[in-house]
Amino acid sequence: MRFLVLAVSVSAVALAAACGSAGQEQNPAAAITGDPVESRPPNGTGQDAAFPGQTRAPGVRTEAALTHTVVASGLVEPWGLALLPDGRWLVTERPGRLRIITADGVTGEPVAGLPAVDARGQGGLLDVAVGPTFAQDRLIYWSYSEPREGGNATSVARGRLSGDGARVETVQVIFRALPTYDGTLHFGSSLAFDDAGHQFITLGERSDQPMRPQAQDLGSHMGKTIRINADGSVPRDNPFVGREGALPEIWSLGHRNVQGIAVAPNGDVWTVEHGTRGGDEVNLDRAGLNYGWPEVAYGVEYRGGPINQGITAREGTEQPVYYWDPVIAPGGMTFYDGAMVPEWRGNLLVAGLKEKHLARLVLDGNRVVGEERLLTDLGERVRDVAVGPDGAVWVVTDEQNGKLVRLAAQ
Ligand SMILES: [Ca+2]
Ligand SMILES: [Ca+2]
Repeated sequence: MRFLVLAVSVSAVALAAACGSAGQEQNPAAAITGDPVESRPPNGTGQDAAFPGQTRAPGVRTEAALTHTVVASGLVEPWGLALLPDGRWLVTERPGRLRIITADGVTGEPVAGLPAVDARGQGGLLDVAVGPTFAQDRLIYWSYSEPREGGNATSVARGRLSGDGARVETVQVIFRALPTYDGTLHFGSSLAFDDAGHQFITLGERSDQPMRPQAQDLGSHMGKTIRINADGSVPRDNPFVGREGALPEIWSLGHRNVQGIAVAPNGDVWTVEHGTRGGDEVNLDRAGLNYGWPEVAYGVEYRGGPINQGITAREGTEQPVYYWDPVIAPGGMTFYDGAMVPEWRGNLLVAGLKEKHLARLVLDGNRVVGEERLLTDLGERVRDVAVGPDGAVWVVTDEQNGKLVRLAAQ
């Protein structure tokens, strides 16, 4: 029944977007304004979108009156946000702490028992997810930059959250990205489960020039989306299982630094990645496909200059569904499926760090047909986003005095 409602909602928006309908109160598409939310010139001069709407989609405006509440503050660079079944939030702080925060802002002491993290640069305690069988086993999962002999890399661990929430027990590392590298950048990493219990892990390519080509190397986890079972074993139907020289955990390749993932109601996997200066991407992240980096990219190098002669398309590589130039620096992402703001159902919500907002993308199937910037009045780097039980949207902000914020209809 929910799928039917979702489909009707999305197609109504898409239809009205396509014909410029100006329907009134009952029609959410009335809020499409036409002008894109981005008006600055792009960095990737001379580059064209591969199809209409791949960037700078028409601006949209939420009809419902919205208000935000700072529920908790004083968090140090919170990174990951996940809802526990009892309505409390798991929040990571990048320096290495995991806390439980109640819906009215009571912030617990750090949960004990997590392994050490390498918190230099972009590293530390990163995403957190509640396991698919939490009701039976109380297992939670987290990603982190793991200090290792010779450097560090992204790992994922799981552990049983004690009944009082004070500690994690029986901690196991279920995935270790390889190779280990001595650096402080592009660890990824976001976590999501699909309905069948597969775990997806997004990774970066470690940024430095010598590491970049590994995004195309199936013998390395760098620059890949990973798919494993909840216990860390490899699903037999992964796309590269049995291929000589390929790591079997790989789901897709050619990514730069992916920090957001969301599984759609139909099971499709969507990821959002930090791109070049002018090349942040939303991808429909499919098994076995190549998303191009570092051979194909929108935008330019951060230090200036083209990337691989500035080519934006090549046979055998996938186009992003959407890209931002200039970039927003995307953090976490979620589909909205809540009851509170019906006009958002089926939309993607993407945390924006650099541009300090929450991006709302209206989808028509696999295309973006509208974009809005939410939470612009908060003025903070938005790191992760999730939907609460009542349909309010919750975010954490990446600041030294980071906040847990609730965005709701008035
Ligand atoms: Ca997350
Ligand atoms: Ca790409």
